[in-house]
Amino acid sequence: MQFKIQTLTEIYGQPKVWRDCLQALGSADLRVLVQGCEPEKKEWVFVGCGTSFYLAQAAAASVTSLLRAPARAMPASEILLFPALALPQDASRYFPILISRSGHTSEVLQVAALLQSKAVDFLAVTCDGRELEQMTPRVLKFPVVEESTVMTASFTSMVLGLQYLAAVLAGDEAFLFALRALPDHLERLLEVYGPQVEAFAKAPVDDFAFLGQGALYAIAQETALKVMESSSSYAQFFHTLEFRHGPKSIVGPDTVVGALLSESAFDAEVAVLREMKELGSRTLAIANMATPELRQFADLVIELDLPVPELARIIVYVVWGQLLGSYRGLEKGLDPDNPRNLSRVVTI
Ligand code: F1P
Repeated sequence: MQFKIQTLTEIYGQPKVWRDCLQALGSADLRVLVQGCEPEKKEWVFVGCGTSFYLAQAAAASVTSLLRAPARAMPASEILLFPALALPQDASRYFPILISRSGHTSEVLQVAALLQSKAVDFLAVTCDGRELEQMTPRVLKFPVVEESTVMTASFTSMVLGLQYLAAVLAGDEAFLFALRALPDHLERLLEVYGPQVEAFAKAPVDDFAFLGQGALYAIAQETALKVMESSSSYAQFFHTLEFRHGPKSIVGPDTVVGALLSESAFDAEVAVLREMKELGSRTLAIANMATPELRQFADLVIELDLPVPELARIIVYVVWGQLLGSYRGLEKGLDPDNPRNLSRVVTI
């Protein structure tokens, strides 16, 4: 599907991009990327900026789930500005993974140089490559050509790729099989829910809060960023049950509360969304299976119906926030391809 808006073309183009990435991953020797790094004995530390930091959060949750390995994520700036806080132990205790669509973001390159100066091996995860891919022999590069300033297919493809890597190292064939089924499912869902998100974005609301728990918290973060970047709206993100502990004070008829509902904590999360509906907010619910109760009160329900493990579904959850941001931007007369105050790469 070709749109006047490049960002929309790239969002709707994700099924094909995922297929291309899965093909590349299927023919790559991924084990060689971590050979000699003994990742099983170390803490995986995912590093990025902006969307790539939220990607790092999703990757850390995925590695912890799939490999039962200690993993965490942090913005590159924390390592540069507060090294003792960010990496307290001897650097050889960590397996760093540096994520950058462009491979050109200053903070990420500075962390790469810091690790080189300490002779610490690291993995680079990128789409464009540029300087970053020259700074380590361990490079996971994705066949994603993304012109838009905002990251969409690059975000989902790199999360998909890091989940794929973790599943290969875990020998989890069932999870790999599940990932390979996602492009067809997304194609089906975009046809059904793309127009519904476009209609939902027409409501004149400029105050958004996105909620998620577990691995979906990182997706709630990225969803909020997409709505901020593509529509210059005010958007926040919270752990779902944390929203009751104060932030719900912002809720009313001029807010949208979007819940990324998990399967394992569904009932507890739906109760929060219903409460926000009762406080007057418009509500968006994304769930794998919806209930009659949810359909009864939520303003828009996106039911994914994906026959795959919960963790494998997370990249499908983010697509609706990508669309909501672009359609809300268009509704406000903005150009999602040229987000206010933003450039495709941040260099300092
Ligand atoms: C990441 C990033 C994007 C943001 C904007 C500027 O860059 O911060 O998240 O949307 O495009 O760049 P990268 O290091 O992943 O290239």
